[in-house]
Amino acid sequence: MTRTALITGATSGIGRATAEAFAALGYRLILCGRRTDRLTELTDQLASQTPVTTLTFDVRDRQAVENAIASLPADWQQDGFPLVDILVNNAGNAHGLSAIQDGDVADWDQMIDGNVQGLLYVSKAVIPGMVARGRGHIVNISSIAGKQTYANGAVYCASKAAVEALSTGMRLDLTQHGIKVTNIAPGAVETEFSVVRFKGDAERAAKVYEGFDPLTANDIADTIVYAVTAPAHVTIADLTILASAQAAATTLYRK
Ligand code: NDP
Ligand code: 8X3
Repeated sequence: MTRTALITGATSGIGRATAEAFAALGYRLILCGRRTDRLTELTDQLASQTPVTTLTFDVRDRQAVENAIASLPADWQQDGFPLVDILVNNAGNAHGLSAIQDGDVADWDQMIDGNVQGLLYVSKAVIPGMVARGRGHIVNISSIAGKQTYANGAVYCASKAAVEALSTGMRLDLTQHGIKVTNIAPGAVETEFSVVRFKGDAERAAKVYEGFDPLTANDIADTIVYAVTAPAHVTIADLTILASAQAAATTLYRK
């Protein structure tokens, strides 16, 4: 049976690489993000491989999330629910890197509202259909930052620790309904992540990945594929993936 996957944050980095990997598997794709032009471009790239539909919304906007998912075309719905077999809760970012006493409250809002509330809003729109069908798979993208808090990153780390807790809680509540939950915790992946964290300062962002081979978005997409293609009786519950030069969140051996 062809599976349908909804991926948030599909316009860049890990989400985009996952969309490409899922297209190669023939999964039907619901691609989400705020940048419509990028969603259109990705659809043009993948549409010859698999059916693709897109939803433009900001995960922080609860009403927009609900409206967008409710607006899915009829062949992407079943019995009044969105037809989603695999939900990849990937949308998120860090905003700023500063000590808690110097933190910008607007940055904190972006991280808590996007990385935590947004994940919840999307999950709330998708999970009831999975429960009704008695099957599904949720992949939450947390981070090594959710397991190891580092200096100047308290709020980002807290948002990812929340994702970890939500993955565990979802698994406790949803296993009985035939729904698998996988938590993926990447280390340093070179995407637009640091450009966003440093508010467009590409030079500062590039320095984050200097002197070692960082993970690529494709490396993380590969682990997501591993989790969602595991046999029915296997749940990949929690995976941490680090760059080989990375011993811990902020312990990196640069050449
Ligand atoms: P990118 O910046 O390349 O991609 C982030 C994606 O999230 C974009 O597609 C963006 O889409 C989307 N997004 C961000 N905020 C919102 C929002 N408010 N509403 C809707 N979509 C949003 O970074 P990555 O690919 O690296 O990040 C993906 C996930 O991986 C994040 O959750 C991040 O925390 C996590 N992660 C990243 C690591 C890294 O080192 N790169 C390591 C560990 C975890 P758009 O702007 O179009 O809305
Ligand atoms: C992104 C990885 O270590 O920059 O979550 O927080 S890190």
